[in-house]
Amino acid sequence: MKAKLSVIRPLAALAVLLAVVVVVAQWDTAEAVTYNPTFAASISDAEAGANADVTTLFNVPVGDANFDVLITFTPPDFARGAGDVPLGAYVAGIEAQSTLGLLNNVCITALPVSFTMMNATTSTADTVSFDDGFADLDGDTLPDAVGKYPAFLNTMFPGLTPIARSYGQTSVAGTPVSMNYVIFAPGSALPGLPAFDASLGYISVSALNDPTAELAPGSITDFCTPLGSASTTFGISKDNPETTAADESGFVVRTNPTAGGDYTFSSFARSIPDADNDGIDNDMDTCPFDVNEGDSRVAGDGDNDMDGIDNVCDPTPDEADQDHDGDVYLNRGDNCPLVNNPDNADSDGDRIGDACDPSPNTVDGEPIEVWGTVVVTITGEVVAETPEVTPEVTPEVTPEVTPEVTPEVTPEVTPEPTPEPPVVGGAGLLGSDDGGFPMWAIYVIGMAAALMLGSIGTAATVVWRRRR
Ligand SMILES: [Ca+2]
Ligand SMILES: [Ca+2]
Ligand SMILES: [Ca+2]
Ligand SMILES: [Ca+2]
Repeated sequence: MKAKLSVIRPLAALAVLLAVVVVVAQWDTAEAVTYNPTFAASISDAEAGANADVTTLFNVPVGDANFDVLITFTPPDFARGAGDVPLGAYVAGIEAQSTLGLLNNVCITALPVSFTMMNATTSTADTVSFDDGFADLDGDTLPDAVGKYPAFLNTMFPGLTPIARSYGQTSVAGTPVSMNYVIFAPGSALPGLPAFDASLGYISVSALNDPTAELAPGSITDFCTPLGSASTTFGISKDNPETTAADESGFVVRTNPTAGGDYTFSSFARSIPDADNDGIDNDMDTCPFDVNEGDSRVAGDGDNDMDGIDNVCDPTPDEADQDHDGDVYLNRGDNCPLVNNPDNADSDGDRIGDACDPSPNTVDGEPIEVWGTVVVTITGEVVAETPEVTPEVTPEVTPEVTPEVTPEVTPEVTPEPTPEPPVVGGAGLLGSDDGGFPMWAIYVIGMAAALMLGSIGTAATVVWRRRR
C-alpha cells in the first residue's frame, strides 16, 4: 500500500484552497534519496496555566522521500483536561496540502485537505467498521466513528487503549476520507516503532483512513512531495454546530505548564525507503531495484513513452502502456507495475508488492529516521493556591467543571518582569537523532500529512503505517 501525505501549511496561508492547483516541481538529478522535513510548533498564549491552542507544522520539501511514519510528542507538563469533554466537541483542526500524481501523470496536482476534529471515544471494545464510521446510524447527529471506536485502530495498536482520540472526516474528489488523532500515555510501546522514553511526553499519532487496508486501484497514482500540514489542538473545546442537543464549548482540553520556563516539543518522522538508492523512494519508483535513467517525477525524463515506467526497466520503452501488467492499477499506482498482482499486497510495508519483492518480509532500503524539536517558552507561574481548579490535580472530583471555572486560574498567574510575546515557538530542521534531547514530552499531532488519502477511491493513506 502507499502512504501518503499532505503538505502542511499554516492555517492562515491556506487561503487559496478549494481549487486544484498545478504545482511546478523541480528535482535535481537523481542521487541518494533525501529526507529533510521541518517541524515547528507554537502556542497562542505563552502564559503559565493558560489553556492555549498549540499548532504544530510538519513539512517535507519537494524532491524528498515521503514520510512513512510521523509522531509528535507534547511535553508532559502540558496537562490534559479532566476527560469530561463531550463527544463531538471540536477539539482540533487540520489544514494540509498534498501533492499528487493523478491518473498516471507526474506530480503536478496540489490539493488542500482540511479536517475539523471532534472529541471521540476511547472505548476500544465498542467498535465500528471504517465504512460505517462515516454514517450516523444511531441518529445522534455525529458520525458513528465518534461514539464508537474504529476497529482498525485495534489492529494498529493491539491491546492498547489511548487516553484521548479525536476524529474528523471530509470528502476528497467525492470520496469520504477520515482522520483519527490517537493520543497515548507517555512511554507507551507502539508496535513497529522504537521505544519512546516517557519523558518525551504524550504520544500523538495520526491515521488517515484505514492504514491497515491495502490500497485499491484509484485515480491517485502517486503521493508526492512537497507535502505539509498544520494541526492546531485547542486549549478549550469549541461548540459543534452540527449537534443540536448541547453546547460542547468551554471544556478544558489542555493546560500550559504551571511553571515558567522552556519546554521542548519533539517529533519523530521516518521516511519511505529507497531500495536502489537512486534518490526516488520506493513508493515513487516504478523501477525500485534499478537506478533510473531519469527522474520519474518529471514528465518524460528517462521515460521515452511517458507511461510512468523508466526506460531502465520498461519492457517496451518506446511503446506506452499505462497499465503494463493489466491488473487495473495504473503503472505509477502499482507496487508491482510489471507483475499482475490484483491485491497489491505488501507484507513488509516497503511499498514494493509481495509479487515482485525478492524479500517480501524484509524492508528493502534503509528508512531515514529524523527527530525535530522546538522549544516553547512559558512565562509567569501559577500560584498553587487553587488546586481544585487545576484539571490534573483533581480530575475526578470536578467532572462537571464549567467553562467559567478555568479562567479563574489566570488571575493567579504571576507574570515575570519581562514577559515574552504570546506566540512562541519556531521552526526547526529535523536532524538525525543525536540522542541529545533532554526532556521532552509529547504531544503529538501527527500531522497530517498524510492527508490525502489513499487513492481517491478506496485508498488508504497513512500517516502512520504499521509494519510487520
Ligand atoms: Ca529505480
Ligand atoms: Ca516507459
Ligand atoms: Ca501490478
Ligand atoms: Ca514489500
